Amino acid sequence: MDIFEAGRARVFRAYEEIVSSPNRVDETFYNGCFERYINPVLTSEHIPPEWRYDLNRETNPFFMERLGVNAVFNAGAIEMDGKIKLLCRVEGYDRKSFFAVAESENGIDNFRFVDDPILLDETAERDVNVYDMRLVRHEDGFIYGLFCSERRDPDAPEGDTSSAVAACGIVRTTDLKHWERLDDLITPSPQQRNVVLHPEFIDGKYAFYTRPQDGFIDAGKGGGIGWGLSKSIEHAVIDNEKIVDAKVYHTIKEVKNGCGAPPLKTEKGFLHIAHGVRNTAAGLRYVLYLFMTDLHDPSRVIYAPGGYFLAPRGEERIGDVSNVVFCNGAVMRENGDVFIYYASSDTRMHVATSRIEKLVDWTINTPPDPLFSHDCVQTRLDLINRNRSLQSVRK
Ligand code: M1P
Repeated sequence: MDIFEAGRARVFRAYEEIVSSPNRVDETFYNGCFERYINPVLTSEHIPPEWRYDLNRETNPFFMERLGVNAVFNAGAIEMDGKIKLLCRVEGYDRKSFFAVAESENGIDNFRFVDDPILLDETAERDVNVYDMRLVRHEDGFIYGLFCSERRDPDAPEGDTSSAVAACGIVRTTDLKHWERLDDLITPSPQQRNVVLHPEFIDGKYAFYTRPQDGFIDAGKGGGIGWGLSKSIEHAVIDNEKIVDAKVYHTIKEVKNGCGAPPLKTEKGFLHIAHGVRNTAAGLRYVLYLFMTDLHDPSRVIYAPGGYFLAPRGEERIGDVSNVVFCNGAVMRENGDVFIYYASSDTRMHVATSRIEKLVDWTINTPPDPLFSHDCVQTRLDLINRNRSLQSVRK
């Protein structure tokens, strides 16, 4: 076999192996609420070879990778035609991200990218980078994709080639194949990331969970999860933005937070999977937490369990941006099964599975964060004492 054939065989063999390998529950983890899995559901190795390699012997005699992919992460999620589809953030070696759809029958393994990478239309102000799309099936009949559009900060000094402005880009589709680009969302905040569209009209308007910030990375005097309404979705403008879930000193969301997956509607309220960020000597740590908002007023938080729901574990801790888990997509099937898709360390995608009644139980019955060490100990002592009395009854 010559060099070209040998390389080609090796690459396609590795690809087929990874996309057909089964996944299974990680039995070393138990918390009664959700299951974790042994393997990630998507990695850069799941990218089809024809997206990375020139398959022409004449122009690529050494069968070299021409356009590498660095990471697959932060995917929006939706169920369609009985399959689970992930709208992934795919990051090339050139650092630019783009969107592409991968699908699986069971939602836990055998995800394959389908169709081609999505070539988004641009607005008058070109996007330098796009990422983290949240897919929402809205009651108006469209599926919306809200994502971050990043551009260089026009006010940055000449030598500052890092400062950026984040805005919320909006597209819509009915089939995940044809996409209509709408205007970027306009809000009072100079920076918007992690914006989620509420699936229902509120007072006949489109409702958004926002995340206002002063800086690209720093929340400044902003931060927290916001809420605002817009009459139009084609030219969405929020005039009044109020904070509904603030960042709080010495908690898992002391630095910033943001909505993740679009809310799941339950009998008790809208269930949210969000991320919270705290500071450590080793840098920022991103974890997932849950909260629930009122069915009639989704801007009102009615349950806020303390602490995190899911944090990076084992190898999940390591990657391009270590100590990060991030979720912007979850699927609730009609039978109550829930698939939570989360990325670890800005590198790969995982799934955690649960049942909606378990997530609701967790959200309602996990004690809220009392914010003071003394009170946290008291909460734990109360639990221990209740358990102790149970044991004495049994004896
Ligand atoms: O690197 C961790 C995450 O950082 C950002 O999240 P946030 O806006 O809350 O800081 C996002 O850029 C996200 O893509 C990334 O995973």
